[in-house]
Amino acid sequence: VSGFTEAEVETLVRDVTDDEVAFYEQHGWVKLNRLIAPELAGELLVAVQERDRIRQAQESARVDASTAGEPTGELLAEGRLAVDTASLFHRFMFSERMCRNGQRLINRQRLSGTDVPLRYGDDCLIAKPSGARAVSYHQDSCEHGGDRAGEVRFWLALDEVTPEMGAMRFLSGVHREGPLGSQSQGDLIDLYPRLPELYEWSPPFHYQAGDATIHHGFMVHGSPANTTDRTRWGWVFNYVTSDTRYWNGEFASWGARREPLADERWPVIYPR
Ligand SMILES: O=C(O)CCC(=O)C(=O)O
Repeated sequence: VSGFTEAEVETLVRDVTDDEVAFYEQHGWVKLNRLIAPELAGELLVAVQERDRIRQAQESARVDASTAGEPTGELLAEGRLAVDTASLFHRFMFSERMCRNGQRLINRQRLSGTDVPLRYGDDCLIAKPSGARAVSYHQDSCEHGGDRAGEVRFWLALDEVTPEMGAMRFLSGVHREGPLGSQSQGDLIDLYPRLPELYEWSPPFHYQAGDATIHHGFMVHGSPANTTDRTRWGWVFNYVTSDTRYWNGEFASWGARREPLADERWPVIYPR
């Protein structure tokens, strides 16, 4: 995919700072400017743009959006790029420095006295073409189906992303509320309309290629529609603690299936 070797990738990625870790613990998100060098972001962008399937899907989403006259286009998502050990995604996500960054942000040492090993959780290209719709507000950990806190999600800009292109938004500090429910009940802001009174919105994010935001598994987040004529190119990836247990033993990126208990067997008894 690219000329960057494993050793070169290590030099194109930086460590998160103590201040960034502290900000993340307090707010549940942090923006990391120039997490990776623009030349590495550029190579990753070329790699994703080369994928025919994505390009074709992007074309059809554009047609949909223009004919409807409304931002109805879909996000284009393709998962598990980093699983291919020959790919640059793998060399980057599995690099020593990035894993150390993930472990420092998760900071299980704070609770357990010692760090726990990390696992690969997931990774996904998320292209948001011109006109693509908003992403509703949700918490990743509720979607993924893990049984504990301890996953960290990196959202890496592969190209410049302006707020108008549908950059994500976070509710600062809300991660401390813990799990608020999966999207099977709809948008979390609709479900909990007082959240924005209790927590502040993150500032509008403007990313340069190579900048990233990091968010906690219980961070309530979503993103508005892309109202520009440019595609927003982002790649997300998760590190999780190796001791986390998952429903059905699977990490399901776009929503582990959740069902309420059946009333016949588990009746609702109050109020009468
Ligand atoms: O890319 C987006 O706009 C949303 C991504 C997201 O929800 C996530 O990374 O969990």
